Amino acid sequence: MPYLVDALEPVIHKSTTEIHHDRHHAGYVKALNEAVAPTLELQGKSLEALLAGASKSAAVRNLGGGHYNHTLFWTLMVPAGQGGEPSVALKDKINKDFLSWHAFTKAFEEAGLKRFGSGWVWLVWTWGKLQVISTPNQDNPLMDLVEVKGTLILANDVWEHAYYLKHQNKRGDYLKGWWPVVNWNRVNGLFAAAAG
Ligand code: MN3
Repeated sequence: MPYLVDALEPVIHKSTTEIHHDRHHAGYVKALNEAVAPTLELQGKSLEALLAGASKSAAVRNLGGGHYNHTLFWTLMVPAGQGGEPSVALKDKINKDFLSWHAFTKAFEEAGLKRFGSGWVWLVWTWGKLQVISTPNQDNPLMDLVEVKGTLILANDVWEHAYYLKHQNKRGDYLKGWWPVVNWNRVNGLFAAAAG
């Protein structure tokens, strides 16, 4: 992780970040390596290339997705106050595609809240448009089996392990309270690269 485990306090508690990174994420990495090792056709491929064929392997889908999603997720957050602001270009595009910044954040929170069980909520760039979508489990929009594919711009983890110690069953409170730790400098860069 690009920061210490207590760096996202008080938005995300130290114990949550510690368990999330050192046990959940590390568990995906370990299990993915174990799954790939004996399988010749999976060896020597980038994670992106593996995910593009996720439909062919449950291990790649669940463990590879888990590793990829969390690796991205850590970079999308920073200590509150250090993430900068959304760029003018990103704001303009959000206003165009969602009608307002508030409508975007509301759509993002609602998509995360409505995800039944475990999963992720994403802001993706698809065919010249920004869209909010949600995927189950560790699926992501880079996978061949996902309905809406696209370039990842922003993500939040809505598995219970991401918020349960602080918020228990109130996932909506987690989603609403999460914005201060978003790393807009990183998000702006992902958006600029996608939009060309
Ligand atoms: Mn997680």
